[in-house]
Amino acid sequence: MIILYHDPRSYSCQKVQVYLAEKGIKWKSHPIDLLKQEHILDETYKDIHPRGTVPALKDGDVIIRNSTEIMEYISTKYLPKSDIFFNSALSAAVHDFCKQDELLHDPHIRTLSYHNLWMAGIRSDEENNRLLALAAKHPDKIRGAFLTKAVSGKITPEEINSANTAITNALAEMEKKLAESPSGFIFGKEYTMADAVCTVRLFRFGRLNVKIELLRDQYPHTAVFYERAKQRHSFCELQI
Ligand SMILES: N[C@@H](CCC(=O)N[C@@H](CS)C(=O)NCC(=O)O)C(=O)O
Repeated sequence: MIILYHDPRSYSCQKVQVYLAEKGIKWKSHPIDLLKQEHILDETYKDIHPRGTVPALKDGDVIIRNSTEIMEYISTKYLPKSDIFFNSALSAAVHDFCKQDELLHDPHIRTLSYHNLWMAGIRSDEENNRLLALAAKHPDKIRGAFLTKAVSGKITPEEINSANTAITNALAEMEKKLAESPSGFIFGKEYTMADAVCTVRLFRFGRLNVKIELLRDQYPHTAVFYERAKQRHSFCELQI
């Protein structure tokens, strides 16, 4: 059975989890607790993902890393009847959208998530020092530097402004696409990886205090999309 290395709180993992649930693919969970820094401390995870991020998927001898590639692997291997196989323009549009979402996540969603959620609580000096020591050990130096910055409270107002602007632009783009889509899905006639991405995106925006429910007048199609997404079993099952 497929094994997913994941932290259920992680944005990139949630996209994959929603997609797997939506498509009814069975999988086994291998939890990696990011707040306990297991992605850095767990020696066995280094073989699965040398850069020390989640998600990663293991299917027999095959290991796939990165949310978009994982969802594409699942589509190719397990969903051969999907529309995306018969329509290369659709498949390219879905792929580009998911890749763009990775760029929205890193740096913007990640900046706001660390600032508003993960690093917002008061920590003892001991805990701060522990986190800084782990950041120095991060296999991905850029990520280690980001963690150091977040732990030290050095995310700048400019970075926060630019993240908020990116979120506003993403909402405007989603609204435009959904307004043009008669199916109610973001692309084409059936649920694709891009719908999983939009669902998780809107969920995280809500946690970052950009609640689409309160922005209904500005983004009516997006608000309806999210209302429907929340009622789907993929969202309810995961309780994200
Ligand atoms: N582009 C990657 C991003 C993966 C990623 O940033 N994962 C985060 C959780 S959402 C992570 O592992 N963070 C740990 C760290 O940066 O130390 C993807 O889409 O899978």
